[in-house]
Amino acid sequence: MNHSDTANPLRRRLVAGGAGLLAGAGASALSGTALAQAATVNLPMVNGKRNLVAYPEKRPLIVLTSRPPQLETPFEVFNESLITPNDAFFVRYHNAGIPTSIDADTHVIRIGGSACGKPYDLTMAALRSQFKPIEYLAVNQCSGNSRGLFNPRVTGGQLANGAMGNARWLGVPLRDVLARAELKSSARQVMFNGLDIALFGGGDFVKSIDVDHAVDGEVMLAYQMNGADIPMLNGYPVKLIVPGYYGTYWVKHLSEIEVVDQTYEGFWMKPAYRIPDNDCACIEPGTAPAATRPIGRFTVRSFITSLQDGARIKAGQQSVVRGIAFDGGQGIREVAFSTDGGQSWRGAKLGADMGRYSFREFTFGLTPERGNHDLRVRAWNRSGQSQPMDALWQPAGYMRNVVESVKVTAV
Ligand SMILES: Nc1nc2c(c(=O)[nH]1)N[C@H]1C(S)=C(S)[C@@H](COP(=O)(O)O)O[C@H]1N2
Ligand SMILES: [Mo]
Repeated sequence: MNHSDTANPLRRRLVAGGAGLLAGAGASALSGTALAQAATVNLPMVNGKRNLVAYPEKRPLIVLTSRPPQLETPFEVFNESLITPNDAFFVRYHNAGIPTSIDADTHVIRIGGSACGKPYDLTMAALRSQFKPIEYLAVNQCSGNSRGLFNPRVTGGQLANGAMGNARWLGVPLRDVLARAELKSSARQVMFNGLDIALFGGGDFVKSIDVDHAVDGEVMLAYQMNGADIPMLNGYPVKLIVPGYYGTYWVKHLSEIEVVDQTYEGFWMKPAYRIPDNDCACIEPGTAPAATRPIGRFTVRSFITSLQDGARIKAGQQSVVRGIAFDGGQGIREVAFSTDGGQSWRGAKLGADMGRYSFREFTFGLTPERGNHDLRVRAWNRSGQSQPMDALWQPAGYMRNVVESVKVTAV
């Protein structure tokens, strides 16, 4: 029962003695000497210098903000393995009132709402023992992943490409949990709230999805990530998984589910997290969208992971270049690569299919001639959607998926 406590005392209490997360992390994040000595990284954008700091249960990650913690995964991690380790997985919060100590033995998810026939409290023990678990690999990606690369620049967290990760989620279909709540036929949306609270305005973080989506059998209440308890900063002890959809819907420290008979339009659904309501979800810089809709599924993306922009490689020597591709849940059908900046393309070799919500590996051979090479990769999903050669723009800096360019020099 208490395996999480014995395995790692940080599971339930981020810092001993009630000092709180910030005091603990602050030892390195806030003190001048530590700051001076902190490892730093330069993200590929103006003002891209960031500190690397190890928060509880995490290896050193790129710090975007420290209150609340917002941590980006260093891109090299995506070349280590197709599954992103828990201690390297990115962290995103909106509000500073984050939980620093949670007792899973007393944690409950309150299930109710105007369109719920039979409200009940769901304990973690009941979630684990009274329902049939499901498991799948799925990418979690922040809507604002890569936002710092927008041109013209946009406001919001200036992230490079590391606000994403791929993990194996184990939990219970939301459908089965809702079946016990006897939804009324008037049910239209399901709302989700977690234990974190707003301290300085902005509003409690509450999200919603349509009821049809909520009962698709895939949306899950996860209590394990990569075979272990979910790290505190990633939503311990239970997190909503909405595969194929941007991370904004993946509510952490889930504590309340409300079934309602209207479309919920609280701050984090409207005006926040909305995209231009057109085919490209994009507009011309400097204009405003005519209409908006809530953000939904991921666009198609692909990245070379084995070579960094600016790398020097050996001329005349064959090597294997590898990378990852993913989309919003159709699955990747094809990845092409170019070594001449996109003038000519050939097919890359796809790795094993680990499920349509997972990263998909690809590889291609490269024997470079001496000189500069502009490497590009472009993926297509099973419904033929792909990536634009020129970046699309939108005011919130969401959904970036331009074909990336990795420039290398063979010597
Ligand atoms: N309770 C809670 N859940 C939340 C958020 C939050 O602020 N509070 N942020 C969301 C956003 S925008 C993202 S991108 C994901 C990030 O998940 P991670 O921190 O586990 O990587 O959490 C989502 N779930
Ligand atoms: Mo996000």
